[in-house]
Amino acid sequence: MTFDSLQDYLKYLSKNNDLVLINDEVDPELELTHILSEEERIGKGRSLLFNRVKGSFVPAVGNLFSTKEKMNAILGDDPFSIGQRLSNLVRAPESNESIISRGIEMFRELSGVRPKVSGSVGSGHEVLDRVDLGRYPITKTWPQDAGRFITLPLVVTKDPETGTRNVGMYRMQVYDQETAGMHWHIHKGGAGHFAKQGGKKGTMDVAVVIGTDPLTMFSAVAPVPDGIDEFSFRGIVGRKRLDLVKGQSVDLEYPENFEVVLEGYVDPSETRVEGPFGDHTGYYSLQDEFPVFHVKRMVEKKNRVYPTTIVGKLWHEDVIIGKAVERMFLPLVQTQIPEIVDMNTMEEGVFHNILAVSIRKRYPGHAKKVMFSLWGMGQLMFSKIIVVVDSDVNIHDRKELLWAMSTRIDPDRDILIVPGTITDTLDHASPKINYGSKMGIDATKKVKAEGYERVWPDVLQMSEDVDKMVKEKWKRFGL
Ligand SMILES: [Mn+2]
Repeated sequence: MTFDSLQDYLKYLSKNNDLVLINDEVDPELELTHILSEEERIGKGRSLLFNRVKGSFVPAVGNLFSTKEKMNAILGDDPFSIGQRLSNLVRAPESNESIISRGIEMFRELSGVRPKVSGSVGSGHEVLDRVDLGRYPITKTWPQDAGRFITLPLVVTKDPETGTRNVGMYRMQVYDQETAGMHWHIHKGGAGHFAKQGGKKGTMDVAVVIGTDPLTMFSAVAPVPDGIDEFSFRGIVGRKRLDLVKGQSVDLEYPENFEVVLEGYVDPSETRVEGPFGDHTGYYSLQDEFPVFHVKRMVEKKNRVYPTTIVGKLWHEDVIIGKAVERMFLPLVQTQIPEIVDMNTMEEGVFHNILAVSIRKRYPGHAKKVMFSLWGMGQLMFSKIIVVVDSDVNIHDRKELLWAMSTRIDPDRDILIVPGTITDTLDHASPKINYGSKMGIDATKKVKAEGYERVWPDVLQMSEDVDKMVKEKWKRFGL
């Protein structure tokens, strides 16, 4: 079961005592997101609905993804099981497998999940007479942020050559009533479409959808491979088709269950200074030139709610989202690199700075092979440091990981430094933007062919029968 709309999800939260209504007036500048942050840091991580935001008639809601329980409810299942289901879709049939039952299984997974255009913006929706971004409770989170930023927009574009749709989530700095920044990183789907439009005449249509059912919002963040429609991905994950409507003034379709839609365009010949913006890295991302989004039309649902999130150091809800992504995509990574046992995209490393994987090592140089595979795979290409350990190490236990790193590395032999692409504004340490270096740490046990001539010592481990016996006795001793 997945949710039909943001409002449907809010009803669910309310029933679970996980939605707190705040009727006191709050300021969308600094105050609102800091309240969300404190609820996450020292509270229970409940979702908060702000009914009276200073300067706006539209209520704001936040902490929508703030606990693992909520995330699982949004996904309709635990993310690893969903990942297994997804990887099963791309698996070749086995020799003893009934092709009919496999066919039925594929049919069940894929039928009725393609997004469908069911009409136009209509009943229950209202096209506003005038464009004014100032009517929304758009938040400013950190004191040195350049202004207010839309933080959960679904940015819908079409490839100007193939017509393939992309949906991505990129922050948008509000410049004035009608314009906002379009901060899509150079590697992302929207930026790819924009680059193609650059070679053509005219502007590119963009629809910015704010507030949909939470699974669609998640799908816009998920590292869905380029060329795959996020709305279709959402249908497969949620086992339910997403209904779309045709845009009013743009040649694009967007989810029928929206709260607010901004229809407009970007012009390839125009950029503007964007930022600074307090980012996931724990630093302010620096100012840079980015495309400008012009709003032509605004459409709203009746009783719309504006969703927001706090971006900052990684103990906020982005960790919950990031970990769900990690679990969901692990089985897919394993279809390509089956020797990977587990993967930890560590939040301390802002998810892309430190990646730990455990492998079943079979041959000399195996850890290096895995590093290069990961640096060539989707958004894992951004991994600045990759640590590879043997499968006896629990990589989710920081102590164990550091123990393995410190006891299995000879730095001269096991550290690899290579050049590569990095995430533009999210890496301020590299001397240049978008280009820098990567480090691979091979913390697996070494074999002779890797230049190790000594005897690799055994790891301490109690024998199973003694361990079992002592555990029983220990209980009997009343310890
Ligand atoms: Mn995409």
